[in-house]
Amino acid sequence: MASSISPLDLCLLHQSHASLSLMHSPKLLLRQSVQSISLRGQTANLSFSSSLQGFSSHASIKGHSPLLAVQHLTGSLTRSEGLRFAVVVARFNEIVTKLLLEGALDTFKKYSVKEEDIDVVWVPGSFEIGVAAQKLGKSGKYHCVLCIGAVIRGDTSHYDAVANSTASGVLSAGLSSGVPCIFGVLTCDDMDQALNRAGGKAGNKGSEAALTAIEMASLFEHHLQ
Ligand code: INI
Repeated sequence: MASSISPLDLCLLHQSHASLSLMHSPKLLLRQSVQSISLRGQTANLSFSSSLQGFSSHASIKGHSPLLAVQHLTGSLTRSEGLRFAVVVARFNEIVTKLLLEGALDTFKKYSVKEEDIDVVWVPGSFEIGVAAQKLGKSGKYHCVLCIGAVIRGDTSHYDAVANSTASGVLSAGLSSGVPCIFGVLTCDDMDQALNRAGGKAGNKGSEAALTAIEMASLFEHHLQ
């Protein structure tokens, strides 16, 4: 698992009287280096590179300034190797959810996620997505769980109950498992609207959700351990 600069590391840096330029710094290396600088008590310029990860974490302190550079931690769409995904798909409105799933799988392929790193789990309806996502998230096997469903308004208030419960379920699965659970569930007024968003005029929301999944998996794997 890769590491990144933590708030503790930045505190250590803040206390040192050195000029640091850090690129791609593994946490341990950074701590050791800061210690050696404090002992010398002089200004120094350092740079590190890590073969552990391709992400850059950048921090700098100029001379005795108390100011720290702001760190921007983002996931990457291009470093997807080794990331594992579960996709939970609802069978209800399968004509739509199959298209969303196809879009998601195409996108995973386009961004070099290997087929063997993807498990697809089918559940009866969107209402059941949350509990399955939570179980998958807690299994420790996946970096991200992508949830796919299509809730389409009918004549009764059932739609609202299913749509709201599904959204809460996916949110709760992510929060309780600590694994990002992505909401790729359409909530539409009619079938036309849904098909438009499943590869029709309005694109494919399954594909968009897969991009979100890769970014979040990468963010967590490389920066939020
Ligand atoms: N499930 C959906 O995924 N989409 C819907 O539009 C839908 N509607 O409208 O009823 C739906 N209902 C089934 C629900 O998700 C559960 O499977 C069912 O209530 C059993 O728990």
